[in-house]
Amino acid sequence: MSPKSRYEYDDYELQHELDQPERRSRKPKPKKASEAAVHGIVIRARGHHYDVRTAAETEEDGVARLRVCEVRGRLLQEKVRDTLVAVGDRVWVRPESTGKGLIERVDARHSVLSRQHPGESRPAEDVILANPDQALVVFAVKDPEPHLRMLDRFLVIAEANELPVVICVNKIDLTGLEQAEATFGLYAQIGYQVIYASADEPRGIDELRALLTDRITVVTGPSGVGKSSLINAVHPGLKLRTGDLRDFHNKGRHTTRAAQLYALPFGHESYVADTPGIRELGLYDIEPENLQFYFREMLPYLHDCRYPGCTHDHEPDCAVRAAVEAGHIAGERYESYLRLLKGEDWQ
Ligand SMILES: Nc1nc2c(ncn2[C@@H]2O[C@H](COP(=O)(O)OP(=O)(O)OP(=O)(O)O)[C@@H](O)[C@H]2O)c(=O)[nH]1
Ligand SMILES: [Mg+2]
Ligand SMILES: [Zn+2]
Repeated sequence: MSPKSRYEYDDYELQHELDQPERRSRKPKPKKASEAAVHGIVIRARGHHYDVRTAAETEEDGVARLRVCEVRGRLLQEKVRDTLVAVGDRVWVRPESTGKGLIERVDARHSVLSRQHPGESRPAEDVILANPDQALVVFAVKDPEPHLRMLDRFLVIAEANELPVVICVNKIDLTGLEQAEATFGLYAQIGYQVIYASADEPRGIDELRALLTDRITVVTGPSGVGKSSLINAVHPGLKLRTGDLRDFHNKGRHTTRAAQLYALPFGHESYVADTPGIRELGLYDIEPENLQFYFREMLPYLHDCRYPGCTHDHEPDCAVRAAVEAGHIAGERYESYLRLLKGEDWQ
């Protein structure tokens, strides 16, 4: 419609109103509930469709439901950021015919787990998850053997995304607590919360449930460590797929593929994201000179190095290296730092 005909149309409406004074004086009809936007959270993205779990308080009938939504055209035109709608976004939805809806507005994000596309003039941001509150990094004490370099890498990614992180050591039924503590106790000393658990036994599940209450938690870790099994143990109704597809496809493929939020039936807005996201995140958007800040036990020493731009690798009078030699910083962690600094394990 051209601007002119639009003007004429509006004018016609106005004229029509003026011609019928009794219609103007009528009380405005109460807004139909279907016209009022309802609040919800995006739990899954599938192409241009988003599954939004709406809040019971905002739905007309007081029943929370899942709506398949598209993004309103006008919102698309107003696009102000790279990922307009992401899993985890809190949104306002205009309900449409049964089960559908139109996303009209996206609330500001308080945090994101994102990935930058490298090599572009203005780096584009891929939001993997909006509004995460914390990360739970799961490792198994055995089957698969834990690679602590990989754990360090996960911790660096969480620190760089400013996500509080908790470590869960699963499958302690296979080795006992002592061996698990011998391997992972170091992380508790550094200051990370470590939960020892077994989805099979079960053990540590209450502690996990408390941790997951009232928050959006990104659950991450290598394939086969029992992430889905632990979530199932916390909430047996969820029935996430478990098992090891690696034997089947022989590709090291993850059983859990797409990023998705799962609602937990306790607390207020408790969700887990059983997402491939964080493990797919490279370290390429972390500048090497910032890496030192993501090894939290190194922080107290950083200002005592002789050279301000010290990389804590080869420079003389390096306070970090001195701390390693004195046993204040674990040699394995320092080794991880050097490897990441030099681009090993770097994507
Ligand atoms: N012994 C023992 N086995 C476990 C435990 N938790 C999980 N498993 C087994 O470990 C295997 C992998 O478990 P999943 O829960 O599928 O692992 P996942 O981390 O979700 O794996 P991906 O989805 O591929 O990333 C399954 O065969 C589980 O039965 C545990 O506490 N003890
Ligand atoms: Mg899984
Ligand atoms: Zn130094």
